[in-house]
Amino acid sequence: MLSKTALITGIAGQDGRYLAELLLSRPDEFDAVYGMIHTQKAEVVEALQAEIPELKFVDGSLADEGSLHAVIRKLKPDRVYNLGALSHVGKSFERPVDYMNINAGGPARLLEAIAAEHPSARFYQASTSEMFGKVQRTPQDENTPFAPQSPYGIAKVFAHYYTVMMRRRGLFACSGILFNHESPRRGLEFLTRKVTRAIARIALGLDTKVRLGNLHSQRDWGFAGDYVRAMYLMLEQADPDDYVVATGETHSGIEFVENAFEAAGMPIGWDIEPPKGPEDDRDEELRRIGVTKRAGAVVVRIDRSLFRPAEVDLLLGDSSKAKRVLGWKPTVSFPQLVEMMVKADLDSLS
Ligand code: F7E
Repeated sequence: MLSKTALITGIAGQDGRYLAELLLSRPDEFDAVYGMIHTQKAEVVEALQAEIPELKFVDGSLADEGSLHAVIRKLKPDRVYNLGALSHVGKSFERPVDYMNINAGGPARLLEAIAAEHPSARFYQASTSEMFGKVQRTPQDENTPFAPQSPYGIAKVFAHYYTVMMRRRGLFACSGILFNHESPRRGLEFLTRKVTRAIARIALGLDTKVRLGNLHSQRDWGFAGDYVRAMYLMLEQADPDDYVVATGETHSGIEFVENAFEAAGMPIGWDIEPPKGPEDDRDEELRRIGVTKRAGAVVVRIDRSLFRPAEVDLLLGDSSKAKRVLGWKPTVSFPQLVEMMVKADLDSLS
């Protein structure tokens, strides 16, 4: 088998790093794995180099068409994984046009560069369950209509259809519709990692509480290390296609928070604080507090400013197709994921 060159955008993120490690663990198949990055970000390159020494770097930006043509022309990669994106759904309401530029424009530029410079490259687009938005059917599979609820989701729908269109025009282009996937490498701005990090800080006496937004939405949370395996498998099939990747289990934010505190040995219960006076216009949900069962300390407060202008209430994925065609299945359960993340944050801070 000929050795392949892979290009990963979004290499500094959780998925980029897991995927790079997976590809590099198959040296008979991949002889070079490149992460695309602005080389002026020297500290990011340095940290990545220390973590994944075999990884190579190439300078480019999803916002810069010329750089993408140059990268594809130079590397002639066999596999291109587009994981680069602005990924915080909440922030997309504040910067909608930036999200369109990177999350919709980025993949369109990259696909056009591949079509022009090296059309035999196989392309993976990081699509997302956020595209289902105000869900039309539960569970969601590859045939569920999209109803995005945020600028992030709308931009990702554009990129998804661009990928499908380029496949119809002859490229080997796949879209992986991945549900939420987490790990100790998850960014601190996402709910799961914000919570596990805060719990470690509370346990070590570095903090007293964490402020959170809407904890009633439900997510199908899996382990990122499992999900990058699905990305790899998609590009190794005989034909390109789209796949939902999910665990098939859904949990609320409340459940995640409860399980995480429990995993740290600090079980909590919920209470509704009485209004602070006639001026206090908070409804019951905003007066919700998380209280430790043993010490009675308030460790969770609900913060109005963290609610989103529009929310995705329920995500639950049906990944039967990925199971059947790719032979993919998740290996980490919800309690195992929570425990892994809590333990990693406790270990890294103590
Ligand atoms: O929010 C609620 C928030 O930001 C999960 C991204 O990777 O997965 C991710 O998107 C839920 C939402 O993830 C806080 O309102 C409450 O209901 O962790 P998240 P997300 O929005 O589901 C999809 C698949 C992607 O593609 C995205 O790129 O938790 N929530 N309180 C909070 N969320 C955050 N971030 N911070 C809070 O304090």
